[in-house]
Amino acid sequence: MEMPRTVAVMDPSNILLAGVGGIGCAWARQAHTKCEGSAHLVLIDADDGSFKTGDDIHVLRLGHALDSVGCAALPPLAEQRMRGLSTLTNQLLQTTELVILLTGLGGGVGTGAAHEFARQARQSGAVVLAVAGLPFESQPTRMEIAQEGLERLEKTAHVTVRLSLDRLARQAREKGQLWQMGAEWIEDLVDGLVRTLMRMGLLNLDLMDLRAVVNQTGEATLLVGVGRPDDPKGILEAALKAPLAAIDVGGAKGCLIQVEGGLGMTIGQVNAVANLFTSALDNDAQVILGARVSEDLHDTIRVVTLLSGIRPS
Ligand SMILES: Nc1nc2c(ncn2[C@@H]2O[C@H](COP(=O)(O)OP(=O)(O)OP(=O)(O)O)[C@@H](O)[C@H]2O)c(=O)[nH]1
Ligand SMILES: [Mg+2]
Repeated sequence: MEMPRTVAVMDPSNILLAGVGGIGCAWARQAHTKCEGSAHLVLIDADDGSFKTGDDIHVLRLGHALDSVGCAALPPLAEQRMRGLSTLTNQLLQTTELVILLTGLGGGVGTGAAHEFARQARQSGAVVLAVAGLPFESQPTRMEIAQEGLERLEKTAHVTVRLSLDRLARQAREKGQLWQMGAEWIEDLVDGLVRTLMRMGLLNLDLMDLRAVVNQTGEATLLVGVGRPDDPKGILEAALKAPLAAIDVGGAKGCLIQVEGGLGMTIGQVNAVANLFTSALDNDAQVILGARVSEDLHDTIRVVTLLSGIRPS
């Protein structure tokens, strides 16, 4: 376990939340409303309907004035246009240390441009965490298209989390929300990651910790759980209910865990949650723990965990 220490707090322009394609942009716009002022947002699409303006919002338009309706499910076209914007993205990425990339695969823009943007970001030195929505089971053709984009994204990004739209939609339905907007899991994840890196905590995590964990070879994934401070089991159960595609996290070699709670949170509660979340890991797994108090969390603890070095099953 890491000891408390002082780190430089990141500047908002060090964290870039990126939405790629229609769904990716919708998720990113929504998540950004929770962390405005702590992260910049870039919206990348060929469809003007995805864009939004604001102080720390950037727009990368993949296309020309005459074809404002997308890349017509053509990933190679989107990829080529993304590559054509590399001068602009390089400028945008100059101060970026971390990219949180959100996209839905199976269409043109997300499938073709997400991995290319990830490549540009990584080349400029940023850590790239990608969340990729996979098409519904009822969309086999889209699934086939998605597969290629996914493979390339997984090769490029440090971490690629596969999100199942079927599971996402089922959970949204249970809550009476639209699946396109009901991505609370994504909001908690983005907000949790941004807070982890942006603000001082009891035990501070910083980018070096993040790099150490993402540099483990093997697969990686993220867990997010929210619950009552006296119920660590419930928090873990909530985390395991995430709409992620199935992955066995038992053998993870690296783990970065951030525990966040309200003013009354105790070190005992932090340890109980951290111990439970890491109990399934290898004995020699590297565990880095961070914790912070947030006044806006009342009687609630939120845990964001990045697990890496997972052996493919
Ligand atoms: N059933 C259903 N699935 C959708 C819908 N919109 C998006 N999806 C799913 O989300 C994935 C990504 O969609 P978008 O983000 O709209 O695609 P895009 O990247 O903008 O790509 P293009 O618009 O084709 O250039 C698709 O492959 C579908 O699986 C919808 O209205 N209905
Ligand atoms: Mg689109």
